[in-house]
Amino acid sequence: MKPMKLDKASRKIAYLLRHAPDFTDEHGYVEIGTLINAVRETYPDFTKELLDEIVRTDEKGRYSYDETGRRIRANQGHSVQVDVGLVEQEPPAVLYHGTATRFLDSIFREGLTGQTRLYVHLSKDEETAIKVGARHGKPIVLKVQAGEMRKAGYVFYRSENGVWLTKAVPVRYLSAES
Ligand code: HQG
Repeated sequence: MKPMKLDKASRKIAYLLRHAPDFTDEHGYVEIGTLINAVRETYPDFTKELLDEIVRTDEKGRYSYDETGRRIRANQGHSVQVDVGLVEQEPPAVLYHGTATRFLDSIFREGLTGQTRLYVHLSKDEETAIKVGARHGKPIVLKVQAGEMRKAGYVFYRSENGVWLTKAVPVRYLSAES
């Protein structure tokens, strides 16, 4: 499969594993054969080897096989209600969220919410946040006082692939980087 096509197949996988209603089980897993067949509906020459390649080379480590190797799931990013077994973690004092400037008014009114996803996605470095924000327009990085939030009882998780997650961030814990 050409790299372009593999990239498109990988987008379909991200969609199926994170957003397709009733595609995975309650823990976000699906049998590999089911996933491959679904991808083949659009890309008939898709194979298990290509799936292995996507999982192995994905730059964000988005996917994991289960311990038997028979099922696969996305580590984070879901909009469908799944429980991937996230374990509560002590966050660093500060985390970052990248967004687009056009969302700022709303964000400083309502705070950060997951929108279509189950959690707000945060990173420990600003570089990642800038990249995430640029997906939506002119990027801006927001500083999140995660340590303060934790002290106040808010819960943080870190996904298998290192993304920090929390349900919502109230305005008082947010500031815009200059
Ligand atoms: C914004 C990618 C208005 C929020 C990335 C964001 C990430 C608000 C957008 C992962 C708001 C949602 C997630 C409010 C939040 N008013 N806008 N109150 N609260 N927003 O794509 O964080 O490549 O669902 O700032 O790397 O951009 O898919 O979330 O701009 O880790 O693996 O609403 O997706 O990872 O956008 O990105 P998204 P995100 P993958």
